[in-house]
Parts: sequence; C-alpha cells; structure tokens
Amino acid sequence: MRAEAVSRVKLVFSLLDADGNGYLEAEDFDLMSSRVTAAAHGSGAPAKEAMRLAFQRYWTTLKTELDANRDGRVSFDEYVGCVLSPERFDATIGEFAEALSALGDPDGDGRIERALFTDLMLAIGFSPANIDALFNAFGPDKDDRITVPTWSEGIKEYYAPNRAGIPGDHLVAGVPS
Ligand SMILES: [Ca+2]
Ligand SMILES: [Ca+2]
Repeated sequence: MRAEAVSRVKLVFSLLDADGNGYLEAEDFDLMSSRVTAAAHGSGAPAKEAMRLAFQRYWTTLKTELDANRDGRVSFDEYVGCVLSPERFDATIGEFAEALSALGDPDGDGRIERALFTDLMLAIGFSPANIDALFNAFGPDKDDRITVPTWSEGIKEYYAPNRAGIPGDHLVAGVPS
C-alpha cells in the first residue's frame, strides 16, 4: 500500500468524520449525503436518491466489514484496511463513483462543467485550490468541461492502494495531515 494512497483516504476520513470525534458513524454519512445532494443543482430526484443510496452503501460496507463488536463506529485504522482493499471495497466505490459523477451531469450530455464539479466537491469538504488543481489534472476541454467517465474513473483510482502520481493526489496537496 502506497503512502500516497493512505494520505488520500486519510483526507476523506477526516471529511467524512463530520463531528470530528475520530470515528465514522451512521450520522456522519447522513450529514455528508445531505450536503452533497443539496449541492447537486439541476439533478432530479432519482439521481439524488442514487447518491443517497451510494452513501448508505459506503457506510453499510464499512460497518459490515469492520464493526465486529457492533459498537456502530469505525476508526481510521479500520477504515484504511477496508477502503484500500479492492476485494472488499471495489463494488461499493464503483457505485459511489457512478452516483457522484452523474450528479455532475444533470443535463446528460456526458460533460461536467467546472462550476458544478466545484460545488459538489466543496460540499464534500475539499478546498477550492485543490479542487481546481484536480479539475485541471483531469484535462478539461476548450469549454472547460471534463467527461463523466473521467471523473468516475478518477474517484475509483483515488482508492487504489498502489497508485501514486494520479490526479486525485492534487486533493491532498498542501493539506495538513
Ligand atoms: Ca464521527
Ligand atoms: Ca453536462
């Protein structure tokens, strides 16, 4: 497992842990799900519902895989072990990536504008400069748009334990760990 991959998921853990108590709980996912769907301008109810279900599955997978003592919470060490294990997390993150990238393309033309991408990523909690750097690394077209698969694949790659030097690393740059 690469240090870069650990840094990437450490950042996501800190963003998901909305109340900052050092553990992920069901409430953290409810809160994040509400924030992201509220930022999904132009998306219809089915796309938002798919996002809500994807957040729910993200949490259910963690809980099922990790919470052996059923105390309803997941620590960072437990989290890393699960999300950076493709055999445990691939299907879950795949569904999540499809749902989130779909919110970026409410008009269904397959392209995602920077403004909406930024709003969705701000809702998750990433910083503006990091979001911009990531969008640039995705190679936007002349109209400053990226494709839906570019984002979706980028999300899955973010959780790949052995990848480094990828666009997703721009989200971590300059963030205190
Ligand atoms: Ca928490
Ligand atoms: Ca579009």
